[in-house]
Amino acid sequence: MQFIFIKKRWLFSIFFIAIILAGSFFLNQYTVPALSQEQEQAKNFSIHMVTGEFKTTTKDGKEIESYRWDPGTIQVPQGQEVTLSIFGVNGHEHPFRIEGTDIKGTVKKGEETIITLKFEKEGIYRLICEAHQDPSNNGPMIAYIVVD
Ligand SMILES: [Cu+2]
Repeated sequence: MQFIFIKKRWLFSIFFIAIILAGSFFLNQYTVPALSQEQEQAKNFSIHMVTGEFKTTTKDGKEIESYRWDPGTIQVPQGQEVTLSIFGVNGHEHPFRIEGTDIKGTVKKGEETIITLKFEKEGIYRLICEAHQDPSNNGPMIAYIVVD
C-alpha cells in the first residue's frame, strides 16, 4: 500500500512537471525575440500631429481665428527615418511644404496624411501651411521640426 501511495505521488509530480513543460513550450512559441531599444525606436518612430484652430471674439465683437499644427514643435533624430502622420481636424484643407526639402502635400479634414521624413543635416525646418501663413489669413500655421 505504501508503495502504491508513493507511486501515486510520483505520478502526480510527473503530471505536474509535464504541465509546466507544456505551458512553457506554448509560451515560448509566442515569444518574439526582443529588439534592442534602438531597433524598436527605428521601427516604431512615428509622430502624430493634428490640425487645430484657435478662435475668439475681440472686445469690439470681431471674430479672430488662427489655425495650428499641433504639436507645434517636434523633434526628429538626425539621419533617422521617421513617419509623420497629420490628421486633419480643423480647417477644410491645408496645403503645406517643408522648408529646405521638396516635401509638399495637403492635409484634408477627416483624413490622415502620412509623410516619411529623413533629415541628413541638423537644424530647424519649418512646416508651413501655404493657405494660413500669417495673421491676415488665419495663421501663422507653422510647425517647427527640430533635427538633432
Ligand atoms: Cu492651414
